[in-house]
Amino acid sequence: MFETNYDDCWLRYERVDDDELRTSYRQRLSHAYVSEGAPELGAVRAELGRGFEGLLGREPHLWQHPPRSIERFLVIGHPEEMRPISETIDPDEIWTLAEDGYVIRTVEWEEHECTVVTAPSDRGLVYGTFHLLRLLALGEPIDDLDIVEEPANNSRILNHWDNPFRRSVERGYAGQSIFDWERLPDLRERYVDYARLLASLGINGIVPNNVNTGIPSRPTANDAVAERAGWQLLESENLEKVEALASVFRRYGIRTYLSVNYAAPIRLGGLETADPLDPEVQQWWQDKADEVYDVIPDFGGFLVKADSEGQPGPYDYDRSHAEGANVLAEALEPHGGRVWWRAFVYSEHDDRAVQAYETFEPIDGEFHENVTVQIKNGPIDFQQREPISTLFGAMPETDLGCELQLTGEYTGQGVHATYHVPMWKEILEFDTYADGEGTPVKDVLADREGQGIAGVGIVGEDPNWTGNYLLQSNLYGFGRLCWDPDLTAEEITDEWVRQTFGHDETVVETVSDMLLESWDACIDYHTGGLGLMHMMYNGEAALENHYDPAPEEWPEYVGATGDGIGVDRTSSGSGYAAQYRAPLTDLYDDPETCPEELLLFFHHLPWEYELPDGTTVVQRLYDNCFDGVEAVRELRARWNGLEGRVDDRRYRHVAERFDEHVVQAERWRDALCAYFYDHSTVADENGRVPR
Ligand code: GCV
Repeated sequence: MFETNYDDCWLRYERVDDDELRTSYRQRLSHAYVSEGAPELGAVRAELGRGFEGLLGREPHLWQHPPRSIERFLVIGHPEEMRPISETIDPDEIWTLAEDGYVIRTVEWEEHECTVVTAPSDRGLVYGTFHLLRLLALGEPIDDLDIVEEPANNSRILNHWDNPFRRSVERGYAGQSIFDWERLPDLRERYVDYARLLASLGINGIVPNNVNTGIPSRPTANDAVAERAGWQLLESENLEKVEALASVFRRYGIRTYLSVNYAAPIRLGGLETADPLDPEVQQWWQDKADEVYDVIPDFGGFLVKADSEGQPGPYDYDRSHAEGANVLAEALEPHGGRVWWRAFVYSEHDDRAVQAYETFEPIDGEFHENVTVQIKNGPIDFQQREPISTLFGAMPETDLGCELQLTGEYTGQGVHATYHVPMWKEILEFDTYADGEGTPVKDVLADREGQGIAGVGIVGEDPNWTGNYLLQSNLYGFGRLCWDPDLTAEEITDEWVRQTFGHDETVVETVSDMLLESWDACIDYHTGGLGLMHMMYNGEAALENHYDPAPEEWPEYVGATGDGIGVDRTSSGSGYAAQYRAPLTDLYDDPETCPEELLLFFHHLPWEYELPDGTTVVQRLYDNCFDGVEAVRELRARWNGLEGRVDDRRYRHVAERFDEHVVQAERWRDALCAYFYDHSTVADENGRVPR
């Protein structure tokens, strides 16, 4: 099977060049006693072979029993199977870990010193193995290990917005979809490598098809919309294809889910209705679930976008979202499946920000226990910066999932090197006050089994997977944060850069700083940095680019008038601020206490309203737009300074991206500043904005 040469991302496994470390690694790991049996153990052995070959220059010698003649060796398996584990580690310690957890420990067994990787599940052994390989790639000592890991979030899922059969990707900027449904069940090497990348981060679920599963009821002439054919995957003849894909991911501990169309009973089943209270509809979903599990026994469940942007849903039958979700949940329940039901709804409301809460908060507690309500991080739509959705603090009786976007729909697409990890940290650390002070989003999510984090995928057929080599960091950072939201952005970044570009300290420091500063720059040139958003070009057709600036297209989002700018979302305005728990409502309601970076999201203020340092609103908008462009120029200069330190292929690719990034940042700055000037007629103090 022919595959183009594509990048290894952070699994490069470059030779350890420190002699002392390499010697120690070889002494301890060259001989490996690895359990056999489960498919996941095959993945473990294959990864050890690949990893050690690269890192240490030789594959491990694999044993089927403890190698008595060898002083130090590696042991991977479950406690009950292997004496070097059961005789050195209390099995209760392992069996009481979370299912995906693992232990890596240096132990003395008889006259041997063993490096043990053990776990309660086969999946945990996969994660533990990748962790050990990461230690080597990072150059960490392994002489005295005692690592106990459990994921904070039970579900760590990637949502692909890939359109089956057509291979387009909605909001994808890295080429065609990697999933070739025409040829499935034939498999591609690339599926295996993608599964390896995900498993190395602890991702345990994948939805390979777009949440837009069908052409909306009011179709447009846009080709990309006409390509949404994901509803077809539930057809009986396609389930074999889904199972083929699932079989690859299963070896790496990843369960496969599908996005389904709410009108499937009509489209696929020939029924006249998809009304969730209709017994025939209920029976149809049950039969379909039985059929799916016959073919894919570990199937994860359904992801649903309902009553949103033209997709069908329970509102078509005057039913609530809970009634809508529960019929699917009941069908999946006997098989251990789960419904991920998106809260991304908006329609006629004057202020879209208030709608998800108004729809879902009143039905808290009405969802079946195997339903997770999946909430985008902010109330609008993956903007450069948004306040955190009010729903995270409002549904204590419902399993909640947080939806983050890895792909850069509004953050420069595959071109701008905008690193999302600092934004995600802000989201996960945000205190919802759901259970009094000190209830950050990360704790709300980690609280219950049916919860977790879902990310909108970023990869495509491009050799570099993500459209820009530097954007691989968003996939890496997403996975690491899902596993452990307490990691700092700095820790994650350092890990990624070292594994991706090696240990040259100049490269590590430069690339890390660039990534960590990129989000602030992105906010400044795309928004002016005071909480404005949604100022992109859209156009007539539904899937226009969202890349170029067009603030004039969105008066209701920007609120620019002759006397001021911003949208009044206070308790006396659209009421969005009132959806938060105390004391957040008061904080946002008052422009004096509202954080400056969200000021114009919550308030409509005079152009010359004075900020605490005496600068006016309009002047700050101008300044931030100009600062944003300067910051991007600075990022480009720093990258250019790495010529010769980073291999030529990656160096040139990223350098070209930065050239376009600068041009695009200038375009945004100029369009926004002209717009601010046209509405305010207030001149820039520094004379940079044409009058
Ligand atoms: C998958 C935004 C995007 C759409 C996306 C939608 C969603 O509106 O522009 O492309 O559709 O969000 O999250 O459902």
